[in-house]
Amino acid sequence: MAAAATPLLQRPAWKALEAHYAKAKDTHLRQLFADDPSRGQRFTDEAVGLFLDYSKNRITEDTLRLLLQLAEESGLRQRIDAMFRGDKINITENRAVLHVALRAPKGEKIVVDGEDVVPAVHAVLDKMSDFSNRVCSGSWKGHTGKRICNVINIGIGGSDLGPVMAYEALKHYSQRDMTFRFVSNVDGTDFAEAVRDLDAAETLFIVSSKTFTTLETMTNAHTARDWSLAALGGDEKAVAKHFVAVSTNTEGVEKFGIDTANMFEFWDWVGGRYSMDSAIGLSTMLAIGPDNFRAMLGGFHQMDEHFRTAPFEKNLPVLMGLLAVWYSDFFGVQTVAVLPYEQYLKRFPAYLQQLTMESNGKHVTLDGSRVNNDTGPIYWGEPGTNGQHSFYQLIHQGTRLIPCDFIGFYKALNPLGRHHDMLMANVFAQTEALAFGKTPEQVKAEGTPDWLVPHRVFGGNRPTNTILADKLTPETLGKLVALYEHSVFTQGAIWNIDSFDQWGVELGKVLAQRIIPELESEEEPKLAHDSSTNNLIGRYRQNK
Ligand code: G6Q
Repeated sequence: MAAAATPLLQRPAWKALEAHYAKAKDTHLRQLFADDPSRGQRFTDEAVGLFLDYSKNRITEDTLRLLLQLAEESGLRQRIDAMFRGDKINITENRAVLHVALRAPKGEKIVVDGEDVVPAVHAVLDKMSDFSNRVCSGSWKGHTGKRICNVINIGIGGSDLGPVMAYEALKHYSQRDMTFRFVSNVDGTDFAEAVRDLDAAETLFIVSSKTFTTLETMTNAHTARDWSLAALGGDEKAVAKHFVAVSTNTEGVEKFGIDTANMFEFWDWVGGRYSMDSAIGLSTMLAIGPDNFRAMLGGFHQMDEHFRTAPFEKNLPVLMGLLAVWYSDFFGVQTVAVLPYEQYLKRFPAYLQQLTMESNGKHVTLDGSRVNNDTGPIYWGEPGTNGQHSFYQLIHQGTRLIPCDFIGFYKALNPLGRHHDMLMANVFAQTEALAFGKTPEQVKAEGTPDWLVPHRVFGGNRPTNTILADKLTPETLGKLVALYEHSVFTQGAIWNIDSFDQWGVELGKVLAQRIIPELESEEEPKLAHDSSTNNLIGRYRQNK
């Protein structure tokens, strides 16, 4: 596997960027735009129907040249090729990283361990399509002969966040006479609220779990089984009509009592947070139909091809990834806000939190040595314009630098009077205000009393990307998600980290398994934790 030979801080481009940063760090966007009136056209890129304006970033031609050089010196090209070739680039789990195979068209060839995986991908897609058609047409019936009107996906993390986000994002295209819900939390409230107004005879559960061992998912799946059987007269045969599974673990699925004919398979080369277009997307397909699902995959594939083939200076995910590195490692930026001006994308920032932070929240490089630079920033966000009436204050006038991605569409899915122009005016106004701010002179000229002037000054120089597309369709969603996936990949390649493992979520899981019996036991357990944990457990036991 191609790893960058030279440690990051010793690469010539990195050193050159350090010197460049020292000179350029205080340059104001006002100055950059004044010096170069064509900047707003030049620092833009358009590919596969997505337009990126990155001119309101604190960069010059030199910055860009050095960042692109850093990409070359970091072996990004070789890393991209290795991923698409099916090399085991997730080195700590010895796995290929092939979410790109999930959206490869029929006839493409991607080989893992001597086997072309593309035919198997399409076989599962066909099986999903057939199942979706049967459920949505009503030919798949529940145990009592009623048609299925409610679908509940049970899963967590990568087996939940993608399906939830995609369902919300594509609700406009969904079958409106069906109800879709998502249960993830082991907190019983999640399940109780999801089923409280539903008839079990009309409800189908999709148990989505790559491993089929995850505590939360298995607990919720067993509760769902009990709930269904209690309402359906206790006949075990009902399980086959009301439960299907999405998993890599056939044995676990069988043991749960789900007929493996109703199991939709995926593979260990699909990471959880990269799995929304595998069978984990079954709820998405049920909601929007197979054709729309395939259109979404088509969007992903277009962005994959762009990422794989476009020169870095014209490559959207590469440019976005390099900008993220520039801010994280040189400006010391801690967080990035993603602000979709599209209500249907309300869960997009939550989805990106897992994609970005589970991938690049790493403290060692591929060879296990401690990184000497910051890695993945914290991603967060809310749809516009709501955020403007809350946390934007800090972005505009706080002491921290928070680069933002604004996402907007030329066309509304629900055109209502002047709404869309007003919405988009806010996108352009916010990025303008963040970049250029308002000087004390401008504030004074408005007749503001002297004492109030500092409070009303906007420093500006706050960087933003603006991403525009025609309208939110399944295909566009695929492109957008793939854009961020590959931007994350780019960052990970520069940092030389494993963006595809997630060891950091293990310890808490193991400790919880140890504590569960201590909370449940009738007898007073012998506690051997630290004094705080012992005390908290004791207090809970006394008061529960
Ligand atoms: C994602 C992670 C994690 C995973 C969940 C659910 O990359 O691996 O979020 O998706 O822990 O795992 P299962 O699908 O195995 O239940």
